[in-house]
Amino acid sequence: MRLLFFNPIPNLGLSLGAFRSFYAPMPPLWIGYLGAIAKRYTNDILAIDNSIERLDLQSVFSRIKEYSPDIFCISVLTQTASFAYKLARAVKENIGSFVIMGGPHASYFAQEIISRKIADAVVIGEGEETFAEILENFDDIRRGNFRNIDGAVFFSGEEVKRRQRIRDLNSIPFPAWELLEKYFRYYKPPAPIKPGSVLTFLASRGCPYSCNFCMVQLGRKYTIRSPENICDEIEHFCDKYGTEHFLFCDPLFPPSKNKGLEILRYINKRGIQKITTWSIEARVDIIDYELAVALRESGCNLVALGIEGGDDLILKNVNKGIKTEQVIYAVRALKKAGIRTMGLYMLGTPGENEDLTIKTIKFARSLKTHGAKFAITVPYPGTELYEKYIKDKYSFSDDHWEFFSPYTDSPPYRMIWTSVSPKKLVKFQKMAYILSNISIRNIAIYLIERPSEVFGTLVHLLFGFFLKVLTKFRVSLRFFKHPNKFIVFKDYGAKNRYLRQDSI
Ligand code: B12
Ligand code: SF4
Repeated sequence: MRLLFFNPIPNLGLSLGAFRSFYAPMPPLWIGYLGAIAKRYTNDILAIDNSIERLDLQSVFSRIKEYSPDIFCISVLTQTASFAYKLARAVKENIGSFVIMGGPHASYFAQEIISRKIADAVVIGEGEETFAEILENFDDIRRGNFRNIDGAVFFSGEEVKRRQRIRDLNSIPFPAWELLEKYFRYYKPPAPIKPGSVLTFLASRGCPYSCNFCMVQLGRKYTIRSPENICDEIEHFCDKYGTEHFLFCDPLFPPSKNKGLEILRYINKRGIQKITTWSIEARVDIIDYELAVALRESGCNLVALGIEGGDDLILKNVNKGIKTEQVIYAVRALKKAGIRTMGLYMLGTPGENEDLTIKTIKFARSLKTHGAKFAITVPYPGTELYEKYIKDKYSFSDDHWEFFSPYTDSPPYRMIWTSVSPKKLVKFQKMAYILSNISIRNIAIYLIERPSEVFGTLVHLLFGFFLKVLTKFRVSLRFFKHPNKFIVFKDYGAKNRYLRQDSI
């Protein structure tokens, strides 16, 4: 049985523009986990990570054709749906592979994907057990003898029984990172983590909170690995690869102060802080000085905080369940304990007007974190925002999904939940990045630790500016008969505008 895993990425130009130099590709955990399951059934496995390869559709297709897998596995996020659908169809129809899809977007649209014959099977939610059952019964399934497999959709209109979440996370094998070794030198931790070899990590799954912009892909039920199992994996990969940083991708870790202290004391006792560093994304209401010190002493050197907004009304409207005073307290505690901080914010949240947007930017600036990211609110399928404002109101074509981006100024839907226009939000977003990230301390960190990325961004900005000036004088460019070279930026705008008119 020959199996291929393919990790797609969104259009980076659209997502990050001039800041794409700072894009930090990271080892995709889904390939690690499902690869470990697949290895029980076959050794003929190939993984292509397109966040590194950056191949276009035609080149990817040729690579896949060369390998001709029996099973083609692809993960689908909303922004990658258009690419993933086209590729899956081509592979299914022209190579004849059995196509399996999974991931957040595919889970939500499983029935539609199957009825449109884009894939042969869609795995909904947590993948390991369902995937194992498909591989176990693959010969039967291939012959068309489908059995009912909980958590997977095979037939159009079929009722799917959701699989119970995996109770014992310690029973899941460690990610099969050997499948992605060829990419290791390209993976890098995002700023402001010191560059070095990096692996992604998952200590827990699920999140019981109900923020209305968030879709918790693996479910609301919270499960967590034992501290022993967490340390075993870290030690294993430090031994094997000398990994310098583990990037925890948990939606909620630690789950509470007390549970956090218990785990951190164990990590510290095992001496993890002597062999590597790690970082987490946390809720502010869990952090206090005692926990911050315990984090620092067990090797954690960056905490990204889901702050979202700079006013209590915003936090209430997104159902975050925190207050700005808790944000201030958590940032202070972390900084005092010697941990770098990153603030994660949203602009254009429900009920937001320009005054509130400005308040968020001012608040972010006042916190003086080591980094700040600003996403324009996107109603991803599976979120409360999507159910309320998008579902049943729009009919999107596959290409529209690419524009479900936290960086676009013309999304294919109307952001009726906020009075700030998308174009204004993008301007605010740029301003927010500059105002909240630029300080003498941060510039020093970036210049010392990431000079090539700073240089790359400056070149992009200057080049972009240069192109803009040139496109303004298109008439004179035509005179020189080279206009096509200069329409790159215009192209995106035009496509986007078309999408809006088309869909409203
Ligand atoms: C780490 C992370 C990233 C990393 C790396 C992503 C990567 N390539 O792995 C970075 C920072 C690069 C990133 C970027 C983005 N991300 Co992100 N990211 C995450 C995060 C925090 C963890 C993902 C993860 O690894 N989880 C652990 C693994 C094991 O879970 P999993 O991927 O869901 O896979 C399991 C199942 O879904 C299933 N499965 C998944 N794929 C497949 C495929 C097959 C064939 C099968 C059988 C099963 C299967 O089995 C797996 C094991 O159980 C999630 C939030 C979260 N906590 O889940 C957001 C999340 C996935 N990201 C999100 C978004 C929006 C983005 C961006 C588009 C944002 C942007 N514009 O900049 C980009 C897109 C990048 C891309 N590659 O497409 C959204 C996706 C929403 C959506 N509907 O698409 C999420 C859910 C966050 C959120 N709550 O909104 N992200
Ligand atoms: S934003 Fe964070 S806390 Fe809120 S539901 Fe999502 S993962 Fe949970």
